[in-house]
Amino acid sequence: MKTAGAIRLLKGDITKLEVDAIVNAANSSLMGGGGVDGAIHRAGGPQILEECRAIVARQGGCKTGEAVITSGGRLPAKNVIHTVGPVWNGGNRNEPELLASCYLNSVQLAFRNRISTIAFPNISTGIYGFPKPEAAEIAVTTVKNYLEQQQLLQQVIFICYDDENFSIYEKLLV
Ligand code: AR6
Repeated sequence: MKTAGAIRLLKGDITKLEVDAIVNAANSSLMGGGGVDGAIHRAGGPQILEECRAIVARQGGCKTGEAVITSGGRLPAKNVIHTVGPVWNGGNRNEPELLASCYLNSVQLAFRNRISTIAFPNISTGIYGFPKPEAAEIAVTTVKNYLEQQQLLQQVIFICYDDENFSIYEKLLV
């Protein structure tokens, strides 16, 4: 565990965290999937999917780079912010900008919901294939810039599930 101002680095399972909001690396259908998305829906129970269905009925899913919020269902976290990372396609299809939007829209949505502690997984670096070092750099830069501009968000946790991401973040956050 490391601290860098309001940023904290953890290794493990995001579904275990008792924070105001955990972020889900979802897909635009918001109907669940594998990876961290599957883990969050399994641990949080049917309430989260029900709220996702209501969002889909209202706005037709969630575009890449955008974010929506539901309750945390049975999770220890109070809320889940679902964001849709870009699929890595070689890097010339706005993937870096879209990934930065995921982090920025998530912290802005947290701010609007008076959330003070939030935890992020390593969005897009699993099934969506975004290179891990570049993704980590974007995540840390975007969140650090945002934290400098506001006072409400007290703690941002980056939680890494795999060793590779954890050592990349460790180096970035020293
Ligand atoms: N806690 C924290 N991080 C986790 C956990 C967990 N329980 N499980 C996996 N990770 P991925 P993506 C890490 O594939 O690349 C889904 O099917 C994992 O090690 O979950 O954005 C969605 O529905 C990796 O570093 O998300 C979408 O279709 C990171 O979470 C698609 O996958 C992200 O990996 C999204 O792909």
